[in-house]
Amino acid sequence: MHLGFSRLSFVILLLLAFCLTLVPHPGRAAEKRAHLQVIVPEEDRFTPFAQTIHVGDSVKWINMDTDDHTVVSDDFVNTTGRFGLNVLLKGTENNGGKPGTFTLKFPTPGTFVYYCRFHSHLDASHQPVAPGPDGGIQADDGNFGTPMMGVITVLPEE
Ligand SMILES: [Cu+2]
Repeated sequence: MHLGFSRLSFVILLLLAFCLTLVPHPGRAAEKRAHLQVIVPEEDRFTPFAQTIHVGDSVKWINMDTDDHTVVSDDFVNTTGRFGLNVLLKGTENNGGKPGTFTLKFPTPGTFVYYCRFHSHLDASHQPVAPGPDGGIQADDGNFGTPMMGVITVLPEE
């Protein structure tokens, strides 16, 4: 996984996202926001891992990595009504140098758990397979990693 987008671009994007969270939200009930989910370049992970939003808000996934990734809903535990999702997010290498994006609106409260089917699937013994030295979830230093996944909590209208 070499770097298509410079690390500086990524840092600038994160700073912009952070600044947007500092903007006050008067009349919050009428105003719907878009929240960012960024796939970190050179690392197979979504960030932030967990995010809390409100009904009517949207989440935009941005794949800053060179590789393709996916957003797949974990329908066994989802309670937001957003089922059956299986979206390919092209990496910059397969998308003319641009990050692949996907936006999803959440009209009902609940919990939305999702993963990338390329980087957190189950093996033949139904054990999670995630990035790691041996294709498993334990790193060289013994640390157990996290499969490529995330969770969005959708709160009711304020
Ligand atoms: Cu992935």
